Amino acid sequence: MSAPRAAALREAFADGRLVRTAGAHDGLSARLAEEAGFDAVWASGLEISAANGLPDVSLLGMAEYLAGAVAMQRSVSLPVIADCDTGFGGVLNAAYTMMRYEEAGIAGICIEDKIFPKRNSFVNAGQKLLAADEFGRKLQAAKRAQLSADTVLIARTEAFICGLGLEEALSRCHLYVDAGADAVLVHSKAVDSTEIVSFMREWDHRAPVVIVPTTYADFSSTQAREAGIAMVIYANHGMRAAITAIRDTWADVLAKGSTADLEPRIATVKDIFALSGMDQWLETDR
Ligand code: SPV
Ligand code: MG
Repeated sequence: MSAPRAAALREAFADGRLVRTAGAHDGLSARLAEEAGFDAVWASGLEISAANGLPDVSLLGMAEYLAGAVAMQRSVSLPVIADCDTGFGGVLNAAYTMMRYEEAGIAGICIEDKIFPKRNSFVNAGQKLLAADEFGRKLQAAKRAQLSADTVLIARTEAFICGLGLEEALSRCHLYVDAGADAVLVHSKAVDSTEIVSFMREWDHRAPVVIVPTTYADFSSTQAREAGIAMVIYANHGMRAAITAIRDTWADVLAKGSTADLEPRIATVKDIFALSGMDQWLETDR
């Protein structure tokens, strides 16, 4: 089942089309991304953790992240790219992650070169990078476990996140492509795009490059295209927007003592029905 969506992702990479990807944590948030016109959905570890009331520090297990990705997969027809953290453990876990996500029809999985348990990249302390050759073994194991030629394995380097420079980021990404990665995600928490742009200059299009422009928010999709980037992931903006909207809403209800003022400003119950496929399900029961 994974092949058509994974093939679409590979086709976009081959054609040099920028894949604009929205972070999500469940079926509804994935559906809103599809409705908005995004090209793919990122099953975000940060969002899935936060949606469970937990920080993104490897507390949930693979089965829980997988269930989140499957809910998104069922809700949209876009390719889902799953944030699989470190591959949830060592070399064997990376292989098992590929098996389970691919079996569920997920188009792409992304694993990162940090030591399990990991912390979210924006936590300032305790970022620990795995030796590059050890991470290469995880990628090789995941590749060996892969059944469909179309499934996309993205290798993510946290070299910049851990304060290492361009040379380390480049040499790691070359090693990861040699180990079988189909694309690389180069993460940066810099306030501007300098690290990413300098990486792109030296990388020479060896494999598609994925970025997560959270801290360097003014880096536009046009600039990403010009730099030769293959995929941009807006990893957490949907959830952040929802948090702000829900906070404002509840404050308003308590302040005003009724929901009357809110009604014109919030989605209707009919909208919830539409987004959750009420009519189609009732049709099934006809
Ligand atoms: C996520 O969305 O969980 C990511 C991106 O991995 S980041 O939060 O920037 O690490
Ligand atoms: Mg993550």
